[in-house]
Amino acid sequence: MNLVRSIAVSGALLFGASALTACGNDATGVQVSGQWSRTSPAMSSAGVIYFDLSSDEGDTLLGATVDPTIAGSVELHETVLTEVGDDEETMDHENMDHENMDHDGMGSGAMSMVPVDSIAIPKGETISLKPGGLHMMLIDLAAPLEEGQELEVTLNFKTGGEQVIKVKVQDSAP
Ligand SMILES: [Cu+2]
Repeated sequence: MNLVRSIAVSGALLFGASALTACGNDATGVQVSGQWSRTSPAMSSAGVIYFDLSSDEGDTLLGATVDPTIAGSVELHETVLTEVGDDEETMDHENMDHENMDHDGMGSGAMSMVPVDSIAIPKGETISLKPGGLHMMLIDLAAPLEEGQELEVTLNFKTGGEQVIKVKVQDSAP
């Protein structure tokens, strides 16, 4: 009788443990991978974060927050190629230095950044935030981002809710 009971109990414990593990790894149903942030130049007040997003069910990244000891706010941006002469409304971003480095001499246009409200993650697709495309920016940095630093960033998804990720600061892409 005791043996049967202990088997039943350990079975319940095992089940509980595996359910918890599944929850902890993937509470929002969104997988975030390859996250990194670039060291920020001393004179820059902005930082940038890149990562890959995927979701089995599909979701939307609405934004993110960081502790005020890291930065004042977080914005979603997209780097776009604009035609020369069409730069009046897009060139007013004061913190473009990090993205300008990715200008590969593409045609006669200029790279500039525009804020985006959200980033859709279609079911089964991987959306990459990367240099020259979609990216996340830290606005009003409290201090320059330094190599080896680890940032805690809370991502906010439309369906999945909040997910905290840890982001390593590096001099160049991993
Ligand atoms: Cu940007």
